[in-house]
Amino acid sequence: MKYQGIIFDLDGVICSTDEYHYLAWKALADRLGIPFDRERNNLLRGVSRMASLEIILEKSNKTYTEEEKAAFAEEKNTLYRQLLSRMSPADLSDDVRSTLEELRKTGLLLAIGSSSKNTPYILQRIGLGNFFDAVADGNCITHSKPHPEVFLKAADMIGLPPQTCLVVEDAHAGVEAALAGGFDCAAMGDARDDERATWHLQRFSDLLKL
Ligand code: B16
Ligand code: MG
Repeated sequence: MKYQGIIFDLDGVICSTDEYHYLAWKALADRLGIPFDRERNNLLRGVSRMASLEIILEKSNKTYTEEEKAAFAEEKNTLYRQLLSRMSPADLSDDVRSTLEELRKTGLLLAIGSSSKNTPYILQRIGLGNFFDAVADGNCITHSKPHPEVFLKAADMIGLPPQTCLVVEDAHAGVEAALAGGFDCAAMGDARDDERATWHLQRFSDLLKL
């Protein structure tokens, strides 16, 4: 592999918390009578919590105050964290677990670059709380993807320039963020066919073939 470090997105790459985001937003949207489905949910991948809420409210015929919006985001996050609390190391797929172990043996530096403020909790739930060399997440950035800040922060934390790191993403906003930061990008899941990506992964373990 020509890279010295890999920066992984979390939701949709390391674990399937994207489904829990959908269920929690869907419950809120249903309560507010706003149409929302899995296709629209794809627009929220990699996007911050408040920006996600704004996308959902685009389909509402009501306008809400900032206080109401903050309460909606809190309501969604409470439900989302209830779903996260059921996660355990068994929720890490064998494909991801064995690939991370193989990558660890190669001496590559491994980091997380996630928009999520729940990143530390998720990593702890799935047993990866101490695995990564650096974790950059929604708690340490002011601009969410597609801005490159979270990936630049992760690269800085592992002491590598962007040109030597690969970003792994499942969101179009994340692919855009990686390229804007000067990183190569391996796209998978929802973003797998994104033509801007450097690599296209069928599965996480395809990383070992690069
Ligand atoms: P939170 P990622 C992103 O994580 C999710 O893809 C996105 O759907 C979510 O809105 C965002 O985190 C913020 O999450 O509400 O937990 O702070 O894909 O960048 O790992
Ligand atoms: Mg993601």
